[in-house]
Amino acid sequence: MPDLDLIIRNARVATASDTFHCDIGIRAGRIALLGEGLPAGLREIDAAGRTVTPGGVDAHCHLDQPMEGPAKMADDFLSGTRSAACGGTTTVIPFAAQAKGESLAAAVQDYHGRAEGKASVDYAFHLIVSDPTPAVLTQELPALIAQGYTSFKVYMTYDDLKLDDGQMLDVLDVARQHGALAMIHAENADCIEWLTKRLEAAGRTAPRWHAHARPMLVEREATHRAISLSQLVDVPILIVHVSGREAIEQIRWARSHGLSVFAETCPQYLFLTAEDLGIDDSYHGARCICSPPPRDKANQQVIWDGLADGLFTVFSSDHAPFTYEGSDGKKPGGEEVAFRHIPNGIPGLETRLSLLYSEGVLGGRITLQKFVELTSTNPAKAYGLHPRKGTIAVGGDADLVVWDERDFTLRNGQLHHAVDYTPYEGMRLKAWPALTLLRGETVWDGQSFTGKAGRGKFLPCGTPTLLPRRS
Ligand code: DUC
Ligand code: ZN
Ligand code: ZN
Repeated sequence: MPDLDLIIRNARVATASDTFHCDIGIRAGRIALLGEGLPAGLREIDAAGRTVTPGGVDAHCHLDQPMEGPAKMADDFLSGTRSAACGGTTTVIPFAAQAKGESLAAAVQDYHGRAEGKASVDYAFHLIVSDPTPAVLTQELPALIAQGYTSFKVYMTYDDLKLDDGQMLDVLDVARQHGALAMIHAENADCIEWLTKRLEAAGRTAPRWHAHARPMLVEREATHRAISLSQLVDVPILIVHVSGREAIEQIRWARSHGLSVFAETCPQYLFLTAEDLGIDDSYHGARCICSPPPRDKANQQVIWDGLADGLFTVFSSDHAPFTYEGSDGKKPGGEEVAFRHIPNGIPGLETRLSLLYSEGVLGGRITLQKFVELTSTNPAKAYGLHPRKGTIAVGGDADLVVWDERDFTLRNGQLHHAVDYTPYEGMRLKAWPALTLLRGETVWDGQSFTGKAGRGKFLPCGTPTLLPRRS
């Protein structure tokens, strides 16, 4: 048997089901052996006293996604995947977005061009379906699902992306027929527009009013409608970026009626509140504008409860990076604009794992197993990448994070994204990756990014494996 390329000795290995002590033997980028006292490898790393988890799978992030000008995402695949690696994430699943009037296949081709030669961690694509023409429904979407794009997002809000209920039913039906997973952005577009106009008429256009234009009610209504549409079609769905109690109540209702409704939440709903958008008319709060908006402390607790008790399947960043100072970011054209015109989204790819590990695991709110399940194993299963990704098992890719448990104060200067702020500036955190391995290669050594642009591979996705196969 050829030598092992690398051995991680004395690791405290955590998977979604167990924690155990062993050596991890790596050959040709994959985990070849798990055991005690493995024979010497060509290279060895001592992980004594350290926890080792699977590399993170961030199943909801936006990188270099084309926008209507002047807004432009700050991170492309170069800076975005570098940032991912330094935060312990080894697989990202951003979105190939169809513009209305555009072919879906053209969007995918364009997006491959954006990733190739730049990605330093592995990547797959979700689709965004914004124009479900007959050709998209009957030809393009089924063909793309067969080629490994097995999940797509649909929006119930945003003028350039939203689908009406009939269109939602049509795309859900394609998901059912072809075994894809539909991800739903659930907010009621007409209510948001009505509220926005009233706020504008009253001169309430500062960033903080964004949260008033998108209250929990609009998310709750759309969540319930999405559940009803999926029930009509009889297909599982995943509700993305769930922000608080009322949406969770709808999902619990669906589950109690036997419906396969999965849910995702994100760091902003645990660590930010609407007050971060401003308590007066200052523009600083533009940094934290995202949709749905962060809620309040009580809703944060409900999200923690949902993470601990299994309501949530996936914990993603929804990284949507815009600079604060740049003229293509939160100040379009260099101006402080009304909240309606501020690009939605905050950075979070690099901080996702550390935030949840620090406050969730080390804060005593969730188990280490739950952490692995939410940040790695379940996203890999939901999007058909497991067991190659998302676990520590013989035969799987050697994507690993060795954790350094120490207190520090988070500063944007230590992050590797191309955004000029982090919403979590000054937070006291308790852990950060000491080492990130992508298929056995060090991409973050605890001090520096050591990955290489172009080393990240495109991953065609298989059928989601969260549910038993339908016959
Ligand atoms: N909301 C989204 O739906 N996508 C990107 C960022 C955001 O805030
Ligand atoms: Zn969304
Ligand atoms: Zn998003």
